[in-house]
Amino acid sequence: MAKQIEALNAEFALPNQLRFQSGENGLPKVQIDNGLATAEIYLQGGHITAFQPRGCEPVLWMSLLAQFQSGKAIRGGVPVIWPWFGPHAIDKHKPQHGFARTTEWQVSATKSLPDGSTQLQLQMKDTPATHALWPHAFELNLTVTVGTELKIELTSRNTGEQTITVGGALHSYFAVGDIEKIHIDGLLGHNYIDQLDGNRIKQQSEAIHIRQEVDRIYFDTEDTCTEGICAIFDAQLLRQIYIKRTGSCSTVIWNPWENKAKAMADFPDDGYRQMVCIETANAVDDVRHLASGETHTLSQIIGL
Ligand code: TA6
Repeated sequence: MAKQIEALNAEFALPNQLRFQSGENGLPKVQIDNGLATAEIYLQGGHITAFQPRGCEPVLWMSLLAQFQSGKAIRGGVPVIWPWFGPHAIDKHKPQHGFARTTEWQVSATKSLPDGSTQLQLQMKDTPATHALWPHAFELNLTVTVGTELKIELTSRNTGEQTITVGGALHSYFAVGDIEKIHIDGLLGHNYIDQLDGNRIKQQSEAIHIRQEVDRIYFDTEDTCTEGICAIFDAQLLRQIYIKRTGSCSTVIWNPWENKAKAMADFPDDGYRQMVCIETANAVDDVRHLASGETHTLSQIIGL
């Protein structure tokens, strides 16, 4: 591992901005620290595990019981869900939320940008292991830009002959002061699938307050699906987190609440009080069909 870190730093380190280090359990990670913010990204899953604008509290929630093991999903931060969201539509033995979050990504580039922000580009291509789960040729690029905002762009490219269908999400875990002292704006009037109530379709008639387990997929109607913005208003931390999305017509809101939190080994029993997931997704009917050579970009911009 030390050799790998050394080689990565030799090729991609940016003085006083970006370094590769050995992270939890020796998993390789990228540490970014520029004049605007700090961030941490694991090559396993292309997984952002920390983002903190200078002078501010951490924006992302990480489970204190997160397991950092090769091939295992990391709990918290921004898991990259791809090429399907949720359970596999046909084969329930295939991993929930696809395989991108449990695969080691390759570094393709690092850049220091004129506005002082720092950019990391990671890539994943099809392998015999991915073909065993999903028999398609592809190239997946993740561009992470760290500045006063965190910009995440996930670009899928079909490098095969057949048309492919891709789904996924940037499954972001946001840190909140107290779950009962926040409300979420930006989805008023939108319909949603209530995954806890037989997938019934319901409509959001007021700002979202969370007082119990929530697992909802909000979807835009065609004409509203250009760009969207959600915001978390946090009365405890006296802050507002905004989440801008593009390339997405579906937004997932999730909080496991008490019982589900207790049932997850990598989730603290009371952890549900300090987090909420707002996920920029291509879920359910919002999947994208890419002909040979075609690309699709799903992006999320997070700021205070
Ligand atoms: O995005 C919401 C959701 O699909 C929930 O149903 C819940 O399962 C959550 O993701 C976490 O999934 P995971 O596979 O990371 O335990």
